[in-house]
Amino acid sequence: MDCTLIGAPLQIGAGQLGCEMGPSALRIAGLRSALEDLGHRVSDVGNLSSRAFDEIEHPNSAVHHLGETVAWIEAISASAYEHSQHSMPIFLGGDHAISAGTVAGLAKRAADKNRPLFVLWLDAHTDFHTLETTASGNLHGTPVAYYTGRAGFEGYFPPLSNAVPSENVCMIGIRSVDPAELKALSVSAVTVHDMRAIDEHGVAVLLREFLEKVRAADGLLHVSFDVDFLEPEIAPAVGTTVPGGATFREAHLIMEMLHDSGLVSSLDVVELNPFLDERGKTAKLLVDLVSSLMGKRVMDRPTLAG
Ligand code: 6HN
Ligand code: MN
Ligand code: MN
Ligand code: MN
Repeated sequence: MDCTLIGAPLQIGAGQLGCEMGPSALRIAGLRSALEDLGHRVSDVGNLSSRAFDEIEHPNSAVHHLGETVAWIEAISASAYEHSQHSMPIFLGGDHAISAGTVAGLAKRAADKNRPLFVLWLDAHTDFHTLETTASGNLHGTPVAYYTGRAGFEGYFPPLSNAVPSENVCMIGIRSVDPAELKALSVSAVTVHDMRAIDEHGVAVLLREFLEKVRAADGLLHVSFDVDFLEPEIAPAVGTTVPGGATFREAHLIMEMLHDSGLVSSLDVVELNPFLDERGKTAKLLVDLVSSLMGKRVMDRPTLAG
């Protein structure tokens, strides 16, 4: 497979600084050589930068760094569109606001290819705030609302050429939802599997159901991996840790099943804050998880995918 590594060192979408160093930490932890060892052709296009920007005020005074975020979303979206034509783009975040750009660009590409885009959102949070409902004003809490075309971004975020239908979005790992998000999700078609659903059914059942839906629709699948999806003890390098996350084995099983499905066409690895890491432990775990998604396995086994 041809993969393109794209650094998106955005950090002001989060409440704590440090995600700017995420792409460097993933590179230093050996992401490129890990993928090359699996037989992939990897090109690293370096880090994106944003155009010059003016700050923008919003009636919700909690919202901060809006102008800067918008400039980054434009740059990231253009890059996602470009690099998804002939390769599998892997976006190295950066906070989760980068996904407003990655998914917007990928949705435009999917429309060109006449394929529906699906998104697997692996996160402790639903990131379903609009500019009006966010109480923290941290814009990493908004990308899903934006790329599914919810009202509340007009005149601020870039107009979407193609929204992702909310029924094409599946979230796994959820354990922190704000009241305004819960209210909006209750009338949306987004599939939300919280940690209790994992406890009751196991990740394999939940994921297989979604993968079957993607396959039946001949869809493209984007995976957005927020570090806080993981249990904080194994992945401390994130500013928004929530106890009770996915275990080492649950996360690896998801990656292995995603690989076996053959459906994944793009990936975000977001919210890694190396300033909070313990001797590179989280960055190394992420490289290992991406390797599993890209075909690393212990034993050969017949593929379970249809
Ligand atoms: N993330 N719902 C909280 C907020 O501030 O809006 C947390 C957002 C976390 C964002 O997971 O990328
Ligand atoms: Mn997130
Ligand atoms: Mn999160
Ligand atoms: Mn919030």
